[in-house]
Amino acid sequence: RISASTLRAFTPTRVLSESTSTGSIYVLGTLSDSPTIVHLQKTVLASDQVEGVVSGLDRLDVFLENAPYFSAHGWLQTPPTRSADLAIKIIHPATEAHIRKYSTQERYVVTETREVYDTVVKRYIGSFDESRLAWVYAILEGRKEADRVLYRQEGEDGFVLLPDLKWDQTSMSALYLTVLVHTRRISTLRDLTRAHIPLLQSIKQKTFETVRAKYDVPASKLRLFVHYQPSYYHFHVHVVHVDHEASAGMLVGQAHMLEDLITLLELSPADGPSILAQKTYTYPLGAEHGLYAGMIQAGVLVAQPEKAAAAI
Ligand code: M7G
Repeated sequence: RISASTLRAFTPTRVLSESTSTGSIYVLGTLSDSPTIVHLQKTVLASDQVEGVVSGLDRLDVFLENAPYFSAHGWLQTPPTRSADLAIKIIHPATEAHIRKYSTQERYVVTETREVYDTVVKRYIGSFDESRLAWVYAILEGRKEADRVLYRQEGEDGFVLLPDLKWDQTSMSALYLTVLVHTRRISTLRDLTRAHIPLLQSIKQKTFETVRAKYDVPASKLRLFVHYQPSYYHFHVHVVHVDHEASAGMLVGQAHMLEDLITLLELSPADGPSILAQKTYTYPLGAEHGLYAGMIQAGVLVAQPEKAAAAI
């Protein structure tokens, strides 16, 4: 169990990446002798906290004054309410793959044809052992996060809907849920066939019904999409509020609307590989990604010379 006192023993070693727009930071360090990643982000103010925040101001440093425009940093006497000040995510122990995933890195746009998939990507997907998906199986089997599950349907064509790791369930406009399917036969959207249309329709319907009942958010406010490439090769659907600020995972190339996938399956031939299996995909890939070397080897990407250190 991780508690405040265990976390106090975390020794930071370096910053992996940071976002100035969200004010969040990924820090690598050690905890109980294991590499550990801690993600820190100040929580967003809820609208009912505004009054308490403003009246609780202790000090104000105005650093820009150009009337009628002013910018300042503020310090609070005491936190306005007992709601959390920080949203903290921890990966402990962190693997080399985790550290690479959250490190700032050069990104390139790659074009993956069916042939590149067959020669490079399939081998990469097959190289993972099952432990990487342990968190998925633990949720599906009800061993972890069971009290967070919002909808569950058992069976080979069933799935589980629950809040994503990324969402702390406070702000509705940041709503982020995940649907994990029970079947282990779909690694990516390339494996989807016409036979999966009922599964995808059912995911859509049940997600809409559940989110409406639980959060009072209508279907017209939800974006349902699938990543290619995903980080985890077990089919899952991202469910995100339309007002959620776009993050890297929502960018064009990486995110594929569930509705589009259904349409492309409907247009696919009755037998033989689906359009999704045959189609070329173009997406951003970081130099630290496990597929990067394979893409260079296959000639999809040209190796970039090491960048000279920037002159000061
Ligand atoms: P992805 O498209 O494979 O990778 O999505 P991404 O992380 O590059 O987006 C996996 C999704 O599962 C992400 O939205 C993660 O935030 C979420 N996720 C990852 N883990 C390890 C967990 C977890 O342990 N619990 C829950 N509820 N969600 C997770």
